Amino acid sequence: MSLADSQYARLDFATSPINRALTAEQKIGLLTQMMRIRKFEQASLKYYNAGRIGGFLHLYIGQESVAVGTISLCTPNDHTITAYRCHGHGLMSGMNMNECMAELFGKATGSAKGKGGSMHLFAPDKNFWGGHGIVAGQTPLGLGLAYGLKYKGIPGVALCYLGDGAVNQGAFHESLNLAALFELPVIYVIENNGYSMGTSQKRSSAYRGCLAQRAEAYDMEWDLVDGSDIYEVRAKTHIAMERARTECRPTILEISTYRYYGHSVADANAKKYRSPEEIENYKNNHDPISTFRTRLIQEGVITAEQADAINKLATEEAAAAVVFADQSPAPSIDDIMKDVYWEVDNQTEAGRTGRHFFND
Ligand SMILES: Cc1ncc(C[n+]2csc(CCOP(=O)(O)OP(=O)(O)O)c2C)c(N)n1
Ligand SMILES: [Mg+2]
Repeated sequence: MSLADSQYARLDFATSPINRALTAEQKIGLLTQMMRIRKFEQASLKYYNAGRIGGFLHLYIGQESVAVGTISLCTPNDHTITAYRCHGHGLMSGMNMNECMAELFGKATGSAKGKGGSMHLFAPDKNFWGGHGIVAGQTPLGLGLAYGLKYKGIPGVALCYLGDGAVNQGAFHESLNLAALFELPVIYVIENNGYSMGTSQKRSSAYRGCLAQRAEAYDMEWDLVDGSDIYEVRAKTHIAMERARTECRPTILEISTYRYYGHSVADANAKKYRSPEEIENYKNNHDPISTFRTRLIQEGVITAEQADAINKLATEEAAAAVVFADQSPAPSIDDIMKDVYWEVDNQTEAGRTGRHFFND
């Protein structure tokens, strides 16, 4: 936070061109999306603890402004891909709560027919390419999305999200090298929530200044963003997206943010590596939803009562998604081998003989 705070404390990003252009309705839309994500996450936490959701559950609570701020700038030519903390990106990309919650419940009506679970929300029809469990595994894939855009001459951008713990993976550095060398329209968004599992950023990464500054080694542009201010997230992401669109050049954005819960809900060490005071400080002083809610009330865009009504609607939408997921059928045993390989489902020779990748 320190660099971002000191550099930009006095700037008001509400006046940047991309935010100045926002209508009152669009601003309320941003608040609504953040509230929807939080309510979805709170409902999934409740039903995970009740034993209705299996596997891992990595909550996005505290980080909502990142997915909402960045994806709010996307056009139909732009694509997104992220790691396992993917519910916010999926919902903001246009997935509905029912298909997402059903996926968490492992039901046949889920977005991946109940076979992917929490870490693998996926909606290619909405340009959202997942949901990936291998730390930094999405970074070369994000590069591939950008390569595809450039190859086809489409003026789009690939937004590839990763955590502060993923920046030390080799695949990420190979991706950065190619992004700069081939001049690809990719933006790597580091969602720096301060921790990778129970390890703090300072204990896991060698860096000068900040993590994004490593971009300089690859002759890439970079910027630091205060994630508690959605206006700032949008303003700086917009600059990076324009650079990608018009100059076909990559960027690393490091967005400071925070997660209020453990690494996953089943994090046995959740209370051991940081103090309750640290968490309370973020909740009270940097929460992206309450910050923006207050801001919109000050701007006269919304009243407290209207904001509360939106929050209530989001709560109801999440509750309805739980009912939908709960009442949905489980996948059948017959479905277990389906959707694993396209070749098998389509009864190709490769699928029939089990030779998916090799000819002999
Ligand atoms: C290659 C690999 N190594 C280790 C893990 C286990 N693991 C899962 S999440 C995680 C921490 C990643 O932290 P960060 O990138 O900061 O993302 P965050 O969870 O904070 O969103 C680790 C080590 C993994 N999934 N993949
Ligand atoms: Mg992290």
